[in-house]
Amino acid sequence: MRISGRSSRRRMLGFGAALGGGLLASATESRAVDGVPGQLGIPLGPYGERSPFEKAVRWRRDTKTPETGSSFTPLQDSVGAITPSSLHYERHHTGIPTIDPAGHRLVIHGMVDRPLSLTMAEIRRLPSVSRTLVLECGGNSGSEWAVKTAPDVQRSHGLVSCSEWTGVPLSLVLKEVGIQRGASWVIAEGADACRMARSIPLAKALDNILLAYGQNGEALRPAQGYPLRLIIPGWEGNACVKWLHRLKVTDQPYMTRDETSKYSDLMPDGKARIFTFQMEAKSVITFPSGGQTLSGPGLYELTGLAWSGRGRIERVEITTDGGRTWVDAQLQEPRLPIALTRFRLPWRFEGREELIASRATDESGYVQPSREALIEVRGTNSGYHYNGIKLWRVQADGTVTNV
Ligand SMILES: Nc1nc2c(c(=O)[nH]1)N[C@H]1C(S)=C(S)[C@@H](COP(=O)(O)O)O[C@H]1N2
Ligand SMILES: [Mo]
Repeated sequence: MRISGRSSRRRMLGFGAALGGGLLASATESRAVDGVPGQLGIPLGPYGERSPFEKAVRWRRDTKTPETGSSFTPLQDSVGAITPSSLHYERHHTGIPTIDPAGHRLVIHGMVDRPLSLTMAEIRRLPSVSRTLVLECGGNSGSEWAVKTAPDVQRSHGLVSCSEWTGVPLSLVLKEVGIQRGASWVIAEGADACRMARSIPLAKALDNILLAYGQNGEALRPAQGYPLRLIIPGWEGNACVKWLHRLKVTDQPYMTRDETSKYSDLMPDGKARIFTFQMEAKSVITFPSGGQTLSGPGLYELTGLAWSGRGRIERVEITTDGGRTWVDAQLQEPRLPIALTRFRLPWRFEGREELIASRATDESGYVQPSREALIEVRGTNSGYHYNGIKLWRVQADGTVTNV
């Protein structure tokens, strides 16, 4: 970050006053730090663990069957834009299968000239690419449609995470098998007990989908689809079939459970939209956010995350007066397309009630709508694909609540 000498001095003064209690009072105190003898540490380990002082965990709602449900990323504890694999949100319909990659096969059949059965070793021999991409459940922040019951950003917006994914372009494999004339869809099926399946238009399958085996520099986590899953840039999480074992090329969609009775949007006129694949621009303030308490008036860094299924985040604006005025936040570079983008803004809390929110604009020019504008078009019949502006109320005493 480049700031002029003048403004950097002013910023430092601001922080110094705000954090005054923590400043060293005298030279004697600073010598005391050096006086503490060092302790012999614990031995080296084969696989990393976080500090025992770090407590961030995924949250999950109790369900009748523990194998079914969602767990939410603790966005309020996240820094930067990458989600550690251990805190990536999870969504499973019939639990996490335990799959030995040695016995796993990806079968590609249907309207193809040369059907294939590929081992994981064969897939990993093919040319690969790595891309940092956001993954968001189509049901993320669904609670915002109606009565706002989620007390914090983890529960309201935590079905979104961002990883570096590594895999083989699906287009490469599809060209290899020879797509037959008349084919227009690919049906992807997982090896979990429910054999979760989704229909994907062939044009997208030939565009930029990944057969992903890697996540953040190592193999996928079992919860994320080990040993192989689809990663579809910009599309709802549900279409990114995990534990992928079959691709069938067809001339029609299969109207599976998860693309008809689920993940489709019932509109106010009683008709349902299906195949809402692309996730629109969205943002949320993660600090200060619901459930947090500010220690008092003074200078803070307001921060949050923005993303869009259409590409790069171009702009994030912040309001602290319920939407009357907006100022631009700083965006962390590089702004990768279809990835979480961290935004930040120095902010002074005066000890008065404030309504704060962020508004994202992506490179296509799409602007994140208000909740009211969204409901005007979509009504409230659907629990999916909510991307409205998210307000938090900072109360005079520093406590933050959902609005
Ligand atoms: N085979 C299979 N694939 C699946 C699912 C599943 O239950 N089974 N859940 C889907 C849903 S609804 C979402 S949002 C994403 C979640 O991916 P994650 O658990 O890696 O976050 O995977 C999708 N792929
Ligand atoms: Mo999902």
